[in-house]
Amino acid sequence: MKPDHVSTSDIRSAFSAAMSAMYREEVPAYGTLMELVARVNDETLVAQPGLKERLEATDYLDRISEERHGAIRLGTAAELAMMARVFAVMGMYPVGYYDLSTAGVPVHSTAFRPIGDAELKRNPFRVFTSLLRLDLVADEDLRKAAAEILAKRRIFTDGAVALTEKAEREGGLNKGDAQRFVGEVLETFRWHDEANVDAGMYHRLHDAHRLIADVVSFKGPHINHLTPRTLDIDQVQALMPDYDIAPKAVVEGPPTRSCPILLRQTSFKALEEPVSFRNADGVWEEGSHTARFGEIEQRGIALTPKGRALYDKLLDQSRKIVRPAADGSNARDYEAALAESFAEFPDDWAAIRAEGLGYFTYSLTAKGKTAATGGDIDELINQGLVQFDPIVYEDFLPVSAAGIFQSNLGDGAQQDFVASPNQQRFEADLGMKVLNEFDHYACIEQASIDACLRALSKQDAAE
Ligand code: OOG
Ligand code: NI
Repeated sequence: MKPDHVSTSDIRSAFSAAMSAMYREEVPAYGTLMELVARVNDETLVAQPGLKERLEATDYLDRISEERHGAIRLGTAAELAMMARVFAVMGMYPVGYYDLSTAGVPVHSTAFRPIGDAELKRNPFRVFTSLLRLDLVADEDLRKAAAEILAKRRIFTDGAVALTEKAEREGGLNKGDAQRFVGEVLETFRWHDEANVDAGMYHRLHDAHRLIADVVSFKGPHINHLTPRTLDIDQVQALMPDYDIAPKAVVEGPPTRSCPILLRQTSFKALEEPVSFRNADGVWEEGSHTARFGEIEQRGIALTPKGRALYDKLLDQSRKIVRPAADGSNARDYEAALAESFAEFPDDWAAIRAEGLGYFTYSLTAKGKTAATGGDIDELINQGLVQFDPIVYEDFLPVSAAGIFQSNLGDGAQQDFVASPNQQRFEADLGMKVLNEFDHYACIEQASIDACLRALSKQDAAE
């Protein structure tokens, strides 16, 4: 990094803001949802001063109003590999592997996001990034045709490629280049209403799977949703109809709890949008396509592998009792089954910590700041010298993601593929390994423990 370089976090923040402005213009309902979320977040902070105080103390409060994730679906390995290089310029790296084939969606995915504590607090912008799996398409002719169409398109502008290469060569970008980079990369995410294919091909792709048509038929991987973060998803879900937005039937993820865990998400249905297809005779034919939707999420504590295993078990258990129907007819039963199943998951921070189910950051209490001592972290907590706060979950959940995909693909889109996770293939296409989410939470937790112990021993030496 040279002295005139801007930080990757600054580029990421600028990009996230530019993307939000663009999507707000393209999909006005997203703007409405942002207003609703801002209102509910303000009201929640007023109603829960304790929550506000802890969010402020842990530097989590400022990022919330700017916090969002988006999603794109790519068509080829080359697109994915280049996307990884573009995101790296913004300090975003692939974390986790999500296999959606089990849920009848022919993609596998990762999430690009910042990984360090300081970077996350500055701006945690993430992009859920899927790669189409043509290997799951049974019709060989169609598979070939789709691959040929995809091979021809260029989803990055020349400027985006040149500036990415420059950033790689020089270890960063200066202010002017960073601004140009944001503008150029935004083009990749833009909506194009003129399809790449004729109407006949669009319908063949669509009949194979709606998602295949969405990926193959257009010039680029338009951003398909942007998701603001709320502090009370039940309240947003309840108020959505007042704002003329129809939410999906059930909230994905864990049930309502006093100590939120992982991630809860809900969305509104994809819009039917006018598009045109260029037919063989060069004439444009009007049609429509549904892809873009809105989503909101509430984030809770990141769970350890032990906590995550418990979560997976309890979710599975409740879905064996009631599987949520897309039309919402059994939403109440599903919520009841979920709540009953999750009664087994402790709902207070001390118990979650004591049982090793979640990750926390540790800091000195007011009393701890004047103390001089050493010892183990549990003892220091018992003595009232050290306090702990939940670390926010920054990743995604495969069952929830499948529910979100399904809700905006339409109810008729349910399809069976043979489950075939292929992380190795994904990583080969990506050009690197995906990072393990647990390692990064553990690292942030350990650094906070070390900082407490170091501070206490310094105070010790100062006496
Ligand atoms: C991605 C759906 C998954 C989430 O938040 O879990 C997702 C997509 O529809 O492309 O965004
Ligand atoms: Ni999403």
